[in-house]
Amino acid sequence: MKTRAAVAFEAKKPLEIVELDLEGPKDGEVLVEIMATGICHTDAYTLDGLDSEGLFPSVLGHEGAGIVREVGKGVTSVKPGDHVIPLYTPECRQCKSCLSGKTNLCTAIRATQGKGVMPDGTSRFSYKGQTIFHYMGCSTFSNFTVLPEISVAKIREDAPFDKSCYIGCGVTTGVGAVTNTAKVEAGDNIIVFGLGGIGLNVLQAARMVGANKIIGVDINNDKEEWGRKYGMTHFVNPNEIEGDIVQHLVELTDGGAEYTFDCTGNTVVMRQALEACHRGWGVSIVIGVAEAGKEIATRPFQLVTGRVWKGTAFGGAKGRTDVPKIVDWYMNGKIEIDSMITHTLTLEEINKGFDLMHEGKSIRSVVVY
Ligand code: NAD
Ligand code: AHE
Ligand code: ZN
Repeated sequence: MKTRAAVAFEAKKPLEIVELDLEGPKDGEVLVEIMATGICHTDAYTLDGLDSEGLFPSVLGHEGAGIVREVGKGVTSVKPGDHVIPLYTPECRQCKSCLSGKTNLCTAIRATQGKGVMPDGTSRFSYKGQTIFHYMGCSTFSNFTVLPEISVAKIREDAPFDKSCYIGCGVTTGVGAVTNTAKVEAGDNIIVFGLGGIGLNVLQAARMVGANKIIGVDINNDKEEWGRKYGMTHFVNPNEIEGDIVQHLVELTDGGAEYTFDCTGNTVVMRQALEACHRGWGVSIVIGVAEAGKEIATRPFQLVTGRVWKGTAFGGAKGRTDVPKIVDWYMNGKIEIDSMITHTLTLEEINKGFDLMHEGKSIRSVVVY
């Protein structure tokens, strides 16, 4: 079949809207009509050539929602007509990682996914006979896409696609970092570095669990008003304080925060986040994705004296199990999404979504097909 898609033909070039050829689902795969997709900073990072796994030409996008239109042989958990959210972190429930109960990082198809192909080693997308790679196992910047059955979460049918798509990455990542990875408790002080599409979701989850001081750090002053909407109690712009940012934050939290979250992808900020943790028990969670070649550093003494450095992918969520529950949280009003979607675009306008992100003018742009 044919599908309209925004293709990344080369790094650092705008996406091009073209009609691709798409092969149907093979055994264990499903064809999904994507109804809406968010644009996450990770898509921009890959398009900018900063991802060591980045492949071109490819169909980016990993924050979608849609409807199953066809299933391949052996598919039992979904059927045509089901509403689904594609998962860049699948949940096979059979691999060593899934069975361990210790992680959400299913390893069933990670190797092929990282090479931009389906589990059988081939791509379903092509353009004028040339292979086009999949991205993060999702490729939601295409109106139709093929996914492994283990990479879709079935969701309730009354959830609007143009909002629930955000649960495919940003919402689950930010909320899950608080509830699954950090397990923030009522009364804890937390600090969030980077108040974008992920950081604001960390804030709203911290408010939800009853955190005490909820401190937001951003170099863009426009983010203060945004942060306050989702429970931020204090705002700090590191460029506008006197002296050292870490010392400032440690004083503000009477010795450091229980939990800090990096939502910038900047390795200098990651160090500040670790060092702003409380001596003896503070935990810093790396959410931001750093560019290829970057490394983190701190004095080992920071760890010797009880600070803990952790990371999280997809907020530690097990997609097929947890995503439907997060959709319920949204539909029941426990978490907010609508007000974070600042721009709704057509596929033809998708590059504008990237521009708005780089200019700091959007929280989330969503493309509706
Ligand atoms: P975004 O562009 O919406 O927000 C980033 C925010 O960081 C902006 O408000 C920006 O002003 C701020 N910022 C930039 N440099 C800063 C600095 N030096 N100090 C303080 N603030 C600074 O991006 P997003 O969509 O929220 O994504 C944030 C990060 O999370 C990205 O690195 C993205 O790739 C990553 N991410 C990771 C996961 C995961 O599973 N671990 C999931 C989604 C996104
Ligand atoms: N491919 C990069 C790393 C990119 C990365 O860390 N991705 C996150 C999700 S970001 C979503 O916006 C993730 O899930 N990582 C775990 C995984 O298995 O990819 C690189 O450095 O190679
Ligand atoms: Zn993302």
